[in-house]
This record gives sequence, structure tokens and C-alpha cells, in this order.
Amino acid sequence: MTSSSPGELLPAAAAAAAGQAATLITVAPTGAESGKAAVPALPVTLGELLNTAAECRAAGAAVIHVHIRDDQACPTLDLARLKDTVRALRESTDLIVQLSTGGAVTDSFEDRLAVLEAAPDACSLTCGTVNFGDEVFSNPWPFIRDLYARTQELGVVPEFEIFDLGHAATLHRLLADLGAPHGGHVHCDLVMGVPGGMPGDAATLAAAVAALPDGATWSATGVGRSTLPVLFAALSAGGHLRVGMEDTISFARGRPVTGNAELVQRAAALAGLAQRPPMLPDDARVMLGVNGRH
Ligand code: KMH
Ligand code: ZN
Repeated sequence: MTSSSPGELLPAAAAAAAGQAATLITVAPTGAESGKAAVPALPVTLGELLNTAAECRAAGAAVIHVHIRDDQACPTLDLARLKDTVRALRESTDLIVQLSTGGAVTDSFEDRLAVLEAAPDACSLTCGTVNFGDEVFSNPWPFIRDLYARTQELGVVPEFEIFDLGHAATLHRLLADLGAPHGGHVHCDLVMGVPGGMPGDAATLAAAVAALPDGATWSATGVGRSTLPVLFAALSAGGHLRVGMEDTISFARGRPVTGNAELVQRAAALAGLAQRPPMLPDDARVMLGVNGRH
């Protein structure tokens, strides 16, 4: 197992070598934006989430990025519910459990920080504010710094979400000021195609990858119509993949997604064609610096 204390970076080559031959697939099954009434296949109950997790694990996912809903299927950061969700996912799958600290655009900084108390393996950590359609997804520097420091204190591995090129500059600042993340390895997710963020195309992906810290691994996700262009660009550039109904609810033009598993199956098939088949969760733990199962 790979682990280190905050401030200590693993040799970049060791971390990169663990991820070279395979593709890490993260599934983001729910998100905070789609409604159950409009998207009936969206997993919103714990039972639906666990079924989705098992199907996506079988299809090739190694990480699950989790947003949860309340009894009315509305986004919530209720801590007791988050703890139950982490426990249930750990009991029923070997997926790496990554909780969203982004939540919904309406969530308070305090509630987003408290997500870490649910003790997930990993969490998302967005590296800057971005326009988000008609809303603003707010991530000012003091909040980013506090959230990162808390991941280091609690031993949660952050995944740095990059919605725009300036977010990569903030990531450099964060690492320079506070040192390496728990686990010693930097892994980023390029979230592309959000209206207000960087566009989801190959040229932008190449520019974003060039802006990441040396030794970082990265995945990419293309929101909405940019799903496939970003997926192909990421595979061709040696990156990893995030797919799921948080990011797209259309499988093809005019054809709604029937479930998260078909998005993971498609990603796994394309990764296989690229000679980089899906990475197993235990190998992903080594690459990401996530400690063994709790
Ligand atoms: N729901 C978005 C406002 C994250 O999970 O960390 C933020 C988001 C990012 O989904
Ligand atoms: Zn999310």
C-alpha cells in the first residue's frame, strides 16, 4: 500500500508507473443537478445507489464519486446519511468511495467542509470558482485552503477538480503552501464542458494537462455533449476517465441513458480498444495513495 504523511511527495515515477497500463474509471452516478422526475433512471435512494455501484464495479469502475439525496430525492449533505452511505458502499463493494465536497451550488461552505467527517477514502476538491450555467459554483481560496488542510488532518485523499485553466494555477499554489496530499500523490479530474468552464475539446484538454503539476495523474470528464470528445481525447493523451449520470443523461442524440452501468461499459470497451483496460480498485488504491479498505 502506498501512503505517506502530508507534505511528503511520492516519487512521481512510482505513482505514474502504477497507472500506466490501465485506465482508472470513476463513476459519478447521481450528481446534484438532475431531478428524479425528469430522469427516472437516476439513482437517488441508498438501495438504488448500491445497485448502481455493484453494476458499475462489474462493468469496470474502480472509484465511485458520490452525491446523495434526501427522502424527497433532493440533494443533501446530511452527515448521518453520508456516514450510512459510506458504510453501506464499503460493505457491499470494494470501490474507492469518493464523497463530493462540491455538493449543490446552494450548499454552505460549512456543510461542504463537514462532509469529510463521514471519513470517506477520498473526496473531490474543486480548485476555484466557476460559472455553472445560470449559477455560480463558489470556491474561494480560503475555503479551498481550509478544505485541503482538513483532508490532510483526517487522512482523506483529495481529487483536485479542474473546471478551468486558472484552477490548475490554484492547485500549484495549494501544493506550494500546504504540501502534498494525504497519500503523497496528486490526482486531478478535468471537468470539461460545463457552461461557464473550459470547453470540452481536445485542444483545451491538452492545454489543461500541460498545466498540471509534474507527476500528477489525471482523469477527464466531458459534461453533456462533450462526453465523447473528451473521452476519446483523454484516452489518446494517456489519461483516465470519469463517466456517469452526474455528467450526462444522454447516451446518444435522442437516446436517454438507461443507467450508469452502460456509460461505464462504453468507457471500459473504449479503454480496452486503446490497450489500456479498466484498472482494478486495489491497483487504483496504489496509484492514488488510498490506504487499504477501512
Ligand atoms: N454539483 C456541482 C455544483 C463536486 O462534486 O465536487 C459541484 C460538483 C463538484 O459536482
Ligand atoms: Zn460531483
